[in-house]
Amino acid sequence: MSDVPESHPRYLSLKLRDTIVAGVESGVTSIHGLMAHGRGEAFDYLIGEKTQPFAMDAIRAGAAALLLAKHPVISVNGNVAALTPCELVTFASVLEAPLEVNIFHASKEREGAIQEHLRKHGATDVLMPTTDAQLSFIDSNRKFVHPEGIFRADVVFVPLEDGDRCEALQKMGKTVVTVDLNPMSRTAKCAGVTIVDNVVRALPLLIQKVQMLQNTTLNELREIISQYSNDKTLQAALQWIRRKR
Ligand code: PTJ
Repeated sequence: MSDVPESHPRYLSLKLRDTIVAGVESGVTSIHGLMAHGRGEAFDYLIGEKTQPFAMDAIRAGAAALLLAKHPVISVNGNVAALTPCELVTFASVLEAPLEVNIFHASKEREGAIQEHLRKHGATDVLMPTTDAQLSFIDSNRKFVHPEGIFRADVVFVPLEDGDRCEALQKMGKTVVTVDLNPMSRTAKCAGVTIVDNVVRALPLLIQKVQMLQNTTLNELREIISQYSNDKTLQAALQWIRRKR
């Protein structure tokens, strides 16, 4: 880790950079993950590096969708594993949903490193990609999934995606809840619920919201979803960015 003084005005952002770099060094995060992170930083700057109201609306709808799911699954890639390992493990336990490793840049070593990293942070069960079950409508490495995980899921939590799989999952009738700082990305536009926020801020809030809504009736949860519009959320995020300029 670089020696960033806490008094530095960009302290939090620089610490996050260190975390992603450490992820690459330990074999959890792809080298491409550094570029994805930089892209995220730029959008985070534009939204004010704070969770904004449009993200809170999406967090509520995402929590409702995941609570209503019969078989929710949490998909984990190299960036998210490096940035939020403890939160992923907590989320899996709160939601009683499996964590599943699913990466874009194919590497058996990195899949294993992500599984090990999650275990070190307390995960007991981490599903791995298989060749037994494959997603339709997709050619990348992300098509290889676990038969008891993403393959049979009705709602998939997919933070930081590169766009190809979100569309495939939707075509297969699954609901996608994503976290993506770029409201214009293919994933953001294609997901059922897009939380436009940094995953390091959004995930703890999503966990809290799931816990808050855990005793809510099914009808109330359905009502939350029926009142939610992902298009309006993305428009609100874009308006916010324009206003900040
Ligand atoms: O581990 P792998 O092989 O699955 O690779 C993971 C990455 C993220 C490298 C891969 O999926 C990828 O290349 O993604 P993209 O196409 O760069 O898209 C990542 C999206 O996440 C972009 O829209 C970024 O703005 C956004 N993003 C980056 N960092 C964050 C973020 N969104 C939320 N929180 C972040 N910290």
